[in-house]
Amino acid sequence: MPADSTAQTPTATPTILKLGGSVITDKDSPETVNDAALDRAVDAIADASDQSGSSLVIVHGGGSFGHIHAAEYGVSTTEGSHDLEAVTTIHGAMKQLNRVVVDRLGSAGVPAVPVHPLSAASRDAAGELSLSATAVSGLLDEGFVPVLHGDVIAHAGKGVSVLSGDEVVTTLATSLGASRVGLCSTVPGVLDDDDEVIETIRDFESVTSVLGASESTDVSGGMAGKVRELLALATPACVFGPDDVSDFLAGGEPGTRIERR
Ligand code: IP8
Repeated sequence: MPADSTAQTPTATPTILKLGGSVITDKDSPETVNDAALDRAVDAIADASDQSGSSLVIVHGGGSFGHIHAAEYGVSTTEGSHDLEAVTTIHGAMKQLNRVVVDRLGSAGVPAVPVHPLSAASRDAAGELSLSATAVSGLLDEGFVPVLHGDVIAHAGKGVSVLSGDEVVTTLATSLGASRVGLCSTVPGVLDDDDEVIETIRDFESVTSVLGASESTDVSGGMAGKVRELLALATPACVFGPDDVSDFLAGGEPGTRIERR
């Protein structure tokens, strides 16, 4: 076989888009997809993937599929469990949501494939996360759109703990050298005390007073957790609402821009 027939085009630096669990599920009603919101996001992604040839990774959160069960079993990003039922229930619910997202994307013509972090990630005793990007980058090279999600993963000495979708986003953004990072939330950006969108955030201290706790069950830290994760990135990130998915995928910077100093 001639050498160049196996040559691969190196992965273009991908865009990473997270669909918040509160956006695509009814977060206060157990295991319920918000069909209208998911369909809108899927349409925006399908339109964008028709127009741009650039590679895309999608990550989604847990919403009423992950957080409610994680809270039931007392599992969070720091608290673990050795209970097999906790693993199968939380991971099972997240796989179920992932399947809905992947199937909808597939039906809209997006070559979406599932990637489950439980099989590719772990935390050490210090809580340090290791997430292999091998499958994701291989799938990107072959023209697929990997769809990952928040999950439970092995945590040294603690059984399993929660891996948030935000951690998946930031870890992959670094390991894949993502060119763009966007988080679609229920609100149009990070809001200040007057509910106005904060245009840019460069450090955590300046916004701690306005980053309240999430109103629904959220075992991974709500908006404060997101901002903290995104400030750790080399790539600037945007937090925006469901109306702005198309704008973000078209190259815009809607909502709040988060970039470290
Ligand atoms: O909604 C959490 O992911 P997130 C996933 O991105 C689970 O925080 C299993 C609760």
